[in-house]
Amino acid sequence: MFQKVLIANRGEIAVRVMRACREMGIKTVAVFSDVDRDALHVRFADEAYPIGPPPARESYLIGERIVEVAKKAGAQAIHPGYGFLSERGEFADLCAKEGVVFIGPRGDVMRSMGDKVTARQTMEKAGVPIVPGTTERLTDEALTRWVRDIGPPVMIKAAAGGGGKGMRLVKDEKELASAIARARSEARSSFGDDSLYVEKFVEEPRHIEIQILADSHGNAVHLFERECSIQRRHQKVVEEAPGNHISPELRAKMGEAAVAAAKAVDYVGAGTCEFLVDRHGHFYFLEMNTRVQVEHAITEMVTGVDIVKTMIRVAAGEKLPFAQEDLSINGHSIEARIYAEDPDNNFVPSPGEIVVYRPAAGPGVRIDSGVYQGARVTVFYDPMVAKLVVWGRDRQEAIERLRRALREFVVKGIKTSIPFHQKVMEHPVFLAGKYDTGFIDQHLAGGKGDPRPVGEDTLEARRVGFMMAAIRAYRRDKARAAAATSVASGAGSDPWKSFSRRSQMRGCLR
Ligand code: MV4
Repeated sequence: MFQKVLIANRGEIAVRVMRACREMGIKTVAVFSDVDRDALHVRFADEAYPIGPPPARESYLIGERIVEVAKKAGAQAIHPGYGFLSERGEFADLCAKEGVVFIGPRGDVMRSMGDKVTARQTMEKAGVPIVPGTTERLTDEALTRWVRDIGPPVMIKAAAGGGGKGMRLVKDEKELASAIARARSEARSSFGDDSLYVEKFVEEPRHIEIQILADSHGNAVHLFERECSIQRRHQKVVEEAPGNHISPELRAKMGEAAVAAAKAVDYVGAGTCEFLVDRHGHFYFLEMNTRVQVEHAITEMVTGVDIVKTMIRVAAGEKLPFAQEDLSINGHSIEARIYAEDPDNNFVPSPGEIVVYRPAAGPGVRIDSGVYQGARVTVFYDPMVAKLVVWGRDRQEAIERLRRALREFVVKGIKTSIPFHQKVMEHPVFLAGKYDTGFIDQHLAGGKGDPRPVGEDTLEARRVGFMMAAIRAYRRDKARAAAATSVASGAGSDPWKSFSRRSQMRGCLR
């Protein structure tokens, strides 16, 4: 087993991985950007090293620098968490080349799933049902012909896309030419790859995903499903395990499909197969996420399996410690993602200092968070401040606990999505478990929740504007501080050196 692991991430997932390491007797190494010097994940780690300025591409996304820190610190492995470098095949390749274990699948496996056209071909061969459509990159002419033959509604999707980026719904043949042109130019500018494919549009789908775990000895199991249909602009808001109205037969079939998917690509580690499930209970493979996911905790709550520890074990070459028949679902779990956003004002980001932070606790409550009272939420990173995860003997008890925990949870200084979650937990459609991916738009947009609809582009421009202003302010402050220090000490600073003294305090949380 590894003696020391570097966590190439920040926030709650970095803390979550460090907890797993500590239970396993593994020393932890944090990396941090200049705005994260006092972040919780830095305090949690045994050692911590600075890696650059706050914009992720100047710190958390610089794979070479992170591998260099790992080698310098003597870490044998790197856990990437989610986001950042977690699904970049080139980073996994770099780790392999430098003799550091990447805790996750091989780079080529990630790339084969990252390209949706390749993934659809692989799944089709493995006998996993895919959404009806094409499994080739198509020219404009071929796309047009295909849509004419099959007929709308269809989804035009970017091969390099995923998570809702670079897709276009075509409801009428008249919209087709412009949809193709826009999808192509968006894909080119976002991914540098304008390959497109087309799928039949699945109406009123539910998003059901299967968690899998696989070792390097050819064993793979699934940990049943999560239902993630409550999303807003492709951002998950509430997830539950098990899913609603999933029969034991459907569960078994989807689980077998996900395991077949994992085996088809020689998968090692934790992964998730996303499926769309239609009104009739037909399921279709959408994409595979080759990382640990935000919502992994609800699966841990109902299966009793520690997914992060298992990832580390299989990365070290150990066999899975359980077989499929050892696994079962116990009770029900729900996650509410608490974001630093204002639900009464179009969910605009609400950065700032967390002046009061009093997380919920008590029976059946688990909170995974990367903040503490007095910490700052910046615009540089994901605005999620905490995952409120509950467990109950059944769905009803889980809902009652989540309602109770939402009332207990106090966050002051920033706006949060807590009031929005309270509305979800009272909504009759949610309570009946009869919702699909249209739930928020159909039932919780409008009224006070969405005073006047603002376009996606406007919101993105606003977010980028916030970020640019923050970068300018940060650079200005830094220039001033540098001028002051050079006057005071007359010396250049070595960040490695200046940090080593403080690192003796690491891991004690004081
Ligand atoms: C679809 C679809 C309907 N039909 N594909 C959105 C995210 C990306 N992973 C795929 N997505 C969708 N693909 C076909 N052929 C509907 C969606 C979709 C969606 C999927 C899962 C969860 C929420 C969603 C919200 C809107 C659209």
